[in-house]
Amino acid sequence: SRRLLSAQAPRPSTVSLLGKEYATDDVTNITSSIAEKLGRDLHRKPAHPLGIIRGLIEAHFTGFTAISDVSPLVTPARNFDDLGFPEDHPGRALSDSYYINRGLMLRTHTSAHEVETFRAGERKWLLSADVYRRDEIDASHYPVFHQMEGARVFSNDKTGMQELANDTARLASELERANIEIEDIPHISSTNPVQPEHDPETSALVAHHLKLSLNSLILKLFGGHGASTEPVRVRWIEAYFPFTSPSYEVEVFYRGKWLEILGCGVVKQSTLDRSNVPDSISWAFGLGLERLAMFLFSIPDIRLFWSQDERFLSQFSPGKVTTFKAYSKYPPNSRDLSFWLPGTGLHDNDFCDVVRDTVGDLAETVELIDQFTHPKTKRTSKCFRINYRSMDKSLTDEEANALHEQVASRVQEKFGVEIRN
Ligand code: FA5
Ligand code: MG
Repeated sequence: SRRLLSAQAPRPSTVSLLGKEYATDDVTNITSSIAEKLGRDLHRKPAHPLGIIRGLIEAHFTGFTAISDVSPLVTPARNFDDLGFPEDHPGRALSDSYYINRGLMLRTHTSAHEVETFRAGERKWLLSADVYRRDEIDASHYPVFHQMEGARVFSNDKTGMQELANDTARLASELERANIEIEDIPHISSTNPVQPEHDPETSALVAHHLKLSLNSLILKLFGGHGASTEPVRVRWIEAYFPFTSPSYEVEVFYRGKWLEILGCGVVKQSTLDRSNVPDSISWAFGLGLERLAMFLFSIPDIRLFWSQDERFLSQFSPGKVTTFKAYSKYPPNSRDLSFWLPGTGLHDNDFCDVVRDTVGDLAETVELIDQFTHPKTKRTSKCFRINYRSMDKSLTDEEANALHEQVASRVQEKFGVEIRN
């Protein structure tokens, strides 16, 4: 196979991608390790966490056309120009995106397919795909990840508005009965404006339907897992995208953290015009499949999605959200920590968060192994067992001790607990 451009080697005149040759030029910056990812199609594997999440979302949005087989090679016009990105947008930079040549790049988001999908006449659709962004690599960043775009078009006439009203009522009554806590923001504001082409009332109705549609999805994905009786918490935030207005981002509170899962908004009328969709109004969203999967399956490292290790792959089955059990060939180091709770108490999750905050993924498990309340003083003591383990090296006793001491001093500092051992 052909070598791709690197700092040392002279540029080959072509690169081979998905079985085809493409001419290179002075902007070519795709590397072999990226080229190898094309065609892996993790989101199309039914027993892979990304495929499972895709399936669950597609099942939730009944009546939507599901598309998942579109090539990642797109023109910069599709990825940026069609969506109204300004000429000087940083996303266009060679430092941020992968280019095959001046006319061809790897899509940086699934929004790159909005115009062609609208133009094909689709009015309720989902499109899942691998997307590429030049980025550092760590537990939550990888230069390839997967998004799902969703959109729904309403005719801007009596029939379309009736359909909008009916579906809004259906979703609202479903959510009214559900255990969900939503921090909402106005549909439209001076900083998140209606488009000049839109009637403010219609735009607000479409935005409302968008919010209900996504809240309903989040309830489906995050509501049914574990023994938790806690309400699902969702937070809506104002956002900016060149191709929607008003625009929003959504965060979900899960296992002690706010997690940004998607961006969305009312589609710019210029996009629908370019797509030859007359007299209509639409919403669209783009969500991160890895973000969802990492939380729902407890997958601690974004790199694991690419694992070909049976110990990873064999843990998942189609249609099921299960908790990933970390494996490692390196031995665990467990340490116990006992302390008296402060008068105000301390939630186990708060403790776990401090552990994660202090030692990251090196803490494989945290388990409450003992608790009692002193009969006279009424003070409560808890003992947690923390399992320290690295995925890539053997931790020494000294290293485990040092980690454990850091955890002890952080909980002491942060919550005023009294350490007993
Ligand atoms: C977009 O990509 C927009 N195209 C989304 C959109 C679609 C807006 C339609 C309006 C209408 P953003 O860059 O924020 O936006 O990415 C969307 C989601 O992809 C994020 O919320 C996150 O869940 C996921 N994501 C973004 N960057 C990464 C990354 N480096 N690793 C994993 N997931 C990521
Ligand atoms: Mg974002």
